[in-house]
Amino acid sequence: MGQGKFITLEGTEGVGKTTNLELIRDEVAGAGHSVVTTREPGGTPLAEEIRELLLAVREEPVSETTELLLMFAARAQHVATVIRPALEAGQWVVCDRFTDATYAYQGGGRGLDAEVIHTLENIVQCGLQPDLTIFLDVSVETAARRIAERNHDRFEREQVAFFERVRTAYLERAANHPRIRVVDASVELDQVQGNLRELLAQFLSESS
Ligand code: T5A
Repeated sequence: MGQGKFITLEGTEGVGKTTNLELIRDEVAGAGHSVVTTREPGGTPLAEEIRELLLAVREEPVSETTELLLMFAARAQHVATVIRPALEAGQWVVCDRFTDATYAYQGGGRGLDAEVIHTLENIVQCGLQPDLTIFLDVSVETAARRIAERNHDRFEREQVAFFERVRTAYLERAANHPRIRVVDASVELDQVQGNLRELLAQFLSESS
């Protein structure tokens, strides 16, 4: 059995990743592949505990480096125990966020050095990269309106300027990495999902 494919879903807060993850899973499964859906930070019991630490609103300021290392600690566990074994068993993995989020949030948002992120990426992933990344793009104002009603976690409490830097970092990465496909997610959900189906049909036919 061949290696499975690795698809990641990215975007700023509230762009519709969770809403669209199911559709991506169904399209891939419909093409006859066994699919694992997962998320970051998280995806294993230990990594989900690290997620809780990362998202909790707390009085103690969290240093940027602590945040970065916790992201990669969760990712190391997730890659070793879920993502790599699934891919090696021929399953497809669809993951809500992965390392592009680290470049966007900890790099673009927090201003950490991309070289440091790159070093940790090499240690944790040993060359593993997504085969396809879908970046759902929505203006920061529109995305904020979509999640205005919910209780905000530590990241969601950041200022608009932070999310503008995150979005810019994502778009810059997309311009430099052909595996990252930008999908306009500001339009009606039906239209977003039609565009996602088209993109996935093309990827599935290229992968067969
Ligand atoms: N993080 C993560 C880092 O800083 N570094 C890293 O390396 C990683 C991996 C948690 C946080 O961790 C940070 C980034 C995050 O702040 P998360 O749980 O993925 O990551 O966080 P969120 O982006 O906050 O995930 P959400 O579930 O909140 O947002 P989604 O999934 O993008 O949005 P979703 O699907 O819940 O949709 C939001 C609302 O919009 C509606 C939906 O119905 C829902 O109500 N909606 C639409 N409305 C109108 N038109 C459309 N087209 C719509 N699509 C969805």
